[in-house]
Amino acid sequence: MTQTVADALAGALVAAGFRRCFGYLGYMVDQLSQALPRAGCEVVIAASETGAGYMAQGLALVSARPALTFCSGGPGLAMLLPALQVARLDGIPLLAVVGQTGNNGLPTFQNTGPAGSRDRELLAALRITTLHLQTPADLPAILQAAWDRLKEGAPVVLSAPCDVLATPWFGPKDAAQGAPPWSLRDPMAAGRSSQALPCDEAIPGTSRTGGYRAVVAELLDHLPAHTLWFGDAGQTRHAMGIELGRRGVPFFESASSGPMGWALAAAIGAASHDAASPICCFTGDGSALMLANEWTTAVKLHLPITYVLADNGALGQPFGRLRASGAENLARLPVVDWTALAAALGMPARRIDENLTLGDGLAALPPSGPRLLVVPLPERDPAVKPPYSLTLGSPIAHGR
Ligand SMILES: Cc1ncc(C[n+]2csc(CCOP(=O)(O)OP(=O)(O)O)c2C)c(N)n1
Repeated sequence: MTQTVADALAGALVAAGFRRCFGYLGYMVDQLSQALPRAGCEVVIAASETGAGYMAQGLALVSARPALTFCSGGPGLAMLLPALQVARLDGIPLLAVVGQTGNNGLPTFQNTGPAGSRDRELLAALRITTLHLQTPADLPAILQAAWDRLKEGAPVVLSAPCDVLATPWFGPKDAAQGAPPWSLRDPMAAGRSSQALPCDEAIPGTSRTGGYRAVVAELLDHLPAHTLWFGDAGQTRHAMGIELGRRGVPFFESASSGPMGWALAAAIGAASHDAASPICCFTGDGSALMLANEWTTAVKLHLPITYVLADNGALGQPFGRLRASGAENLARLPVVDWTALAAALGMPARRIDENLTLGDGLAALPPSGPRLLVVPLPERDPAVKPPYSLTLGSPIAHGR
């Protein structure tokens, strides 16, 4: 079979250590999505480009290595933008290969050039380093530039015209010359917080009636000591920051960007790194409404993730802020039967009503594979007080 530029790129990525990636399909990236598994890179197709990008970030954080995502340009890149923003702001080395309209101008549908979605202008405006593969001969130099930028903990987009990807490759067998052993600037620091937080009052006991923080305290009692913790946007990560921080237990969060649903998906990438490391992700119902579709990916990969969903029927902090003017109904969420939704997506779930403890709920769920505890909590928990943490590994902290 004739080697294509896509094969050379895939081979170079595998040679540089990218053995698993999270991506999404689309015409302009077809060549690469077929070449990656041929070259020995496991391809996980997520439920969306956003989810795939966050998953790659979770993997990058726990492996302390750059991670790979791919998608088609146009609407695919538009869906990846949240992940690129997180990567830039939180300092996560994410390599995104984005298929583009060919140099021959085809396809005209979803054109990514000046007549269409203007992908490269968009990325330039966002200050995301974008390396464009204008011709096959550019590949070795582009890869070298990508490694250099990734080593700095920054995201890189490799913009690849689909006709170039399909071109036969006549270059060197190993296009990844100069590929790392990676030595990242500050392994594990980006995205990982372990602050003792300025919220010193103890909560009354560790019963769940103590609110969000008590949930975290109770989870610590029941989950293995080597659990890796992920906190989502809102009161969940703030509660983790307080309760894990005061015990010196590090946890992962998107500290600078903080998009809702990030942790739900990042936990999936993290769990894929090491099946022996259990993950606990504490997420809100608003956050889960954004990315619950990615539970299908956790189920597909049978990953050891305990999701704990704070079911407060509200966007907690906006709810608290809007209450002063009587507009808090804007922040109420629709009633969702979360255990039924999880079951529909293939994930076992238990709701922890008054008569149950988190321990009872965990004992009733399978010990392996993803599972969900749904915990009713107050709309706005007064014992959770942000702002609470300094940002580790942020572009601001590192002067970038
Ligand atoms: C994509 C995105 N949109 C909006 C926000 C602003 N925001 C931060 S937390 C939050 C509410 C989160 O609600 P939920 O996930 O239900 O968590 P909880 O109510 O438990 O705090 C909002 C709207 C955000 N961080 N990310």
